[in-house]
Amino acid sequence: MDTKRITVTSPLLPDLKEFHSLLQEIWESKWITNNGQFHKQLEKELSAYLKVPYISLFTNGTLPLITALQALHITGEVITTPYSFVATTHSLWWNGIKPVFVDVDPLTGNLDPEKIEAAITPRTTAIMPVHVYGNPCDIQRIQEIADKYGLRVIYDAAHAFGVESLNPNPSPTEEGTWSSILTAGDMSTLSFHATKVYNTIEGGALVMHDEQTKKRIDYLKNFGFAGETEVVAPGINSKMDEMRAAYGLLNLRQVDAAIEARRQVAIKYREALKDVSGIRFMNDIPGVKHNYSYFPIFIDETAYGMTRDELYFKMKSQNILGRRYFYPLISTFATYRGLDSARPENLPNAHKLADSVICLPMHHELSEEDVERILSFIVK
Ligand code: T4K
Repeated sequence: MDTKRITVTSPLLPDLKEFHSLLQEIWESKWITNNGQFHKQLEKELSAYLKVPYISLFTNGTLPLITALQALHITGEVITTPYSFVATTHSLWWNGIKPVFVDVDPLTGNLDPEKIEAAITPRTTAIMPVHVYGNPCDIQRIQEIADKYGLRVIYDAAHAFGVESLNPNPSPTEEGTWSSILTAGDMSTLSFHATKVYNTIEGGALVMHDEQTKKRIDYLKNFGFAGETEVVAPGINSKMDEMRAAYGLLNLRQVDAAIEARRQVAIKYREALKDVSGIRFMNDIPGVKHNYSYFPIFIDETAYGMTRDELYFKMKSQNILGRRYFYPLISTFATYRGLDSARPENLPNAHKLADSVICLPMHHELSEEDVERILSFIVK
C-alpha cells in the first residue's frame, strides 16, 4: 500500500538539539536518576502548570494507581468502571482488591454516580472512577456518595492532563476562575505515556492535597526509604529518571500548542460529522477546558448502514489506523469475567459504547489533508 499511514496518535517530541543540550548537562553532572535536578524542576513546573498543590513523578501511569491504593490502605472491594484501559482494574488486582464494576453514563462513558450506591457493600472501601477521554466525571456527586459512606476516591486521570473546570460558585472577587479537575477526590493519577497529550516517553504522576501525603508517596516510590538507612514502608521502585524528566520539561513548553492543534482537528471533525446520520461524537462541555486527547465516534449501525467493525476495517485497509478504545470491555477479560459485577446485563451502557466506538486519529501533527482523507471514508 503506498498511501501514508495515519495512526491514532503520534508522540509530541521535543526539539532534538534542545534535548541533547539537557542530556549534556546530565552527562556532566553524572546524576541520572533518584530525585535529580530535572526531576525536581519538572515536579515544580508541572504543579504550577496543572494548578495542583503537590505532585509526585512516576515511571509510568500504572504504578501511581497501585501506589495510591497502597498509601491509602485500600482493601476489600473498590467500585470502578469497566470502560477504561485495563491498567485501571489491574491496579486493584495487584493490591488483592476485588473490583466491583458499575455501569457508565451512556453519553460520557464515565462511571454513572446514580448506580454506585447499589453496588456498595460492607467491604467497599473506595471508588476508582476514570475521566475517560479526558471528560470530567461527575466529581461533586461522586464525592457526596463517598462522604456519605466514608469511602476514599482515587481518580484515574490518565487522560485528563491539563483539564480544568470553571468554578461553579465563584466568590464575588473570583469571577470565572478555572481549577484543575486533578484535585478532586483523595488523589488523582496521570499517565505520560508516548501516546498521551503530554508525554515523557513512559511516565506518570500522582497528585495529592498535602505535603505529608507527598512525602509518604515519595517514600513509597523509592522502596520506602526515608533516609540512607531507614525504611518506613514496603515501597516499590517507580521513580522517573533524569533523561525523561528533562524530556518532559521540554515537552511542557510546547504542550499548549499541541492541545490547540488537536482542538483545530476536533473542530474539523465535528463540522464534517454533524449531519452524518448514525454517528455520534462528543462535544465540548460548557465550563470545561478540554485537552482533546481522543476523538471517539460511536456508530449506530442501523442508522449509519455499516457496523462499527466494517467501518474500522475499511479505514484500516486504507492505512487509517483508528483504535477501538475501549473494546473489549475490561469486565470481559478472563481475569475479571467471573465476577458477579462483570455480568453483561449489569453493564449495558458500557457494552454498547465498547461495541460502537472508534477513536479517530487525533494528534498535533494531523494536516488538513490527513483529516480530509480520514473523513472521506466516514462521510458518505
Ligand atoms: N489508565 C488509563 C485510563 C489509561 O488509558 C492508561 C494507559 C493507564 C491507566 C496506564 O498508563 P501507562 O502505564 O501506560 O502510562 C496505549 C498506551 O500504551 C497506554 O498508555 C494507554 N493508556 C492506552 C489507552 O493506549 P496501545 O497498546 O493502544 O498503544 P500502541 O503501542 O498500540 O500505540 C498506539 C498508536 O500510537 C500506534 O499505532 C502509533 C502511535 N505510537 C505509539 C507509540 C508507543 C507512536 O507513534 N509512537 C510510539 O512510540 O496502548
